Amino acid sequence: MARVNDEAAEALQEYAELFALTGGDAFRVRSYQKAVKAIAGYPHDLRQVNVREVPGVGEAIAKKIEEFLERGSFRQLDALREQVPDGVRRLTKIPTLGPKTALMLYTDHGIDSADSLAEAIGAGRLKGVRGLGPKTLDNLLKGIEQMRASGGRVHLGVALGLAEQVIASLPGAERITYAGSLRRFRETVGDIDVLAVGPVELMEVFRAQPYVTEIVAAGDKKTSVRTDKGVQVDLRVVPAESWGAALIYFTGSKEHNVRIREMAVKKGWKLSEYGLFEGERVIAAATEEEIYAALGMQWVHPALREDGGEVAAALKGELPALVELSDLKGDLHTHTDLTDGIASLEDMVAAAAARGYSYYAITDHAPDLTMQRMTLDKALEQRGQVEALQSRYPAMRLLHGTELNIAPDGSVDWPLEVLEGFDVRVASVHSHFTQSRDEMTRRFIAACENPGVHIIGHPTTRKIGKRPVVDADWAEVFKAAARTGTAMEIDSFPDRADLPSDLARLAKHHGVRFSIDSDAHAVTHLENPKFGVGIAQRAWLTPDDVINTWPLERLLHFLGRTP
Ligand code: DGT
Ligand code: CA
Ligand code: CA
Ligand code: ZN
Repeated sequence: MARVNDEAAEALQEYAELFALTGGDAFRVRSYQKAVKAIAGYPHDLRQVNVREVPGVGEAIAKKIEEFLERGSFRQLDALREQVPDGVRRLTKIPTLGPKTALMLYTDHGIDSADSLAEAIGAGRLKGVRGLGPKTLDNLLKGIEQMRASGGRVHLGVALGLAEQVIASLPGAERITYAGSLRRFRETVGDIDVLAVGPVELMEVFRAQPYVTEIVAAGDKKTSVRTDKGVQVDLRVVPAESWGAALIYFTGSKEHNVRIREMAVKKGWKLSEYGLFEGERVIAAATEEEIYAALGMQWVHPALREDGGEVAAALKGELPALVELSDLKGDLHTHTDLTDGIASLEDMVAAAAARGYSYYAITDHAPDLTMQRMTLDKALEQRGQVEALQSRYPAMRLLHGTELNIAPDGSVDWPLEVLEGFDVRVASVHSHFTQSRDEMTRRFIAACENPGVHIIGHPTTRKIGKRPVVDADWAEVFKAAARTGTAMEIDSFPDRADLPSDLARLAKHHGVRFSIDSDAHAVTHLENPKFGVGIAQRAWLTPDDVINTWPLERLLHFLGRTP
């Protein structure tokens, strides 16, 4: 995916927000937001094409994008940035606070940050203000909490993109890679740790990069900077001969490192970022494999290095053979422009085939998500199109599916006779997120018990930094899923990462199977599973646990379809 497309989409998104904030016409705001989606999902580099080719981009937007591509901003955006005070822009970062209220809080009450808003609500200063009932105030506090809980951490999509950008900007390095929580594929990352072997000048080159907005610390061994994404990056230059030791040390986790250091100590040795030593003698240092081997254990995959039993397993030689991206044979949750996707059925299928998949399911939304205006007739018409397309793809089985909505009582859009017409049925919660734990648990169990449901989509419904996980007794839900043969999805969108890895590991413990899906709404989203696989690895999943690594015949059997 071209980074410049993301950057252009981001600038246009900011413009749409500021435009709405200053009382701009709602119709135009919507057309900007449509263009934002189209640009972010456009598979070709915007600099290589005529911007007007992107669907939803008319002349006025095209001009703005072209100016952006030339100089990193556009006139109208600059003007609105001038016009809207920083305080208001800070307030709109609160996920539960809309632009109009932000403006009102700023102008009428002098509130210019999440902290001052929380303080004002706490002190009762906003009681009785028009439009701010007790429920709304409560909701604002929740939004602030949600924002603080993410604590400045970013999701993997942002972190990986930035790390790749940093690495590409330092071609003078002999070796360079990222370590830390990013290498362990944690779902959120606090700062990015980059390790390199190379000349000291590397530090200077790093400090001079355009993405650097502040130099936090500058030295010969370590330089820390803040970037335009607000994320800190630490670059460490390490000696080539201790590469493996440095990689272990800076990959962490701290808890994993503590465990393996204890093992070294028991043998009378010392493990540091420079190597494994007996006195002055180097036992191993150059590669991770040599160090783990010297300690008498298997090499431990970074996703497992959380002190979650991996050291004991590695000592016994019993680490699992983790699922890998190349194991995935298909995608079981994707959308088209029939509902809220932005690409056509033909384009999505062609892109899936180009990935070499053996099977591919189209699962557009079902009617109960009313804003999508879906009907059974439309779904059946699509089924005909899918059947017609099949002959063009002899090596990839097309599956016609649906993404159902789990109602508050656990029922879904259609009765069983209708459901049975679909090859793949994903069922997801899209509303009523705040039911009680009991109600939510019953809701999921009912969906699992529905013989028409194969997969529970994005089970916790969280959006990192925006929406918390729903409250349910997950152990009970997973028991029901295992009992009924319902798979749990790992939705691979990096801001969803849903199931989260700790819950996926719990689900595996209860005998649940998984589906690692893209939930693609655009061609570029078909790449999402690289994130989902990271979650699966952190949950100790093997290919056998993941239904879309299975050969077609076995998958069809799971879905109750004949080959
Ligand atoms: P993050 O950045 O909060 O997402 O998490 P990490 O794991 O990347 O943590 P970070 O950036 O503070 O440190 C990177 C790695 O360096 C960490 O995983 C282990 C290692 N490390 C850092 N400080 C210490 C320490 O005081 N003791 C030990 N044993 N290891 C450390
Ligand atoms: Ca880090
Ligand atoms: Ca760090
Ligand atoms: Zn969904």
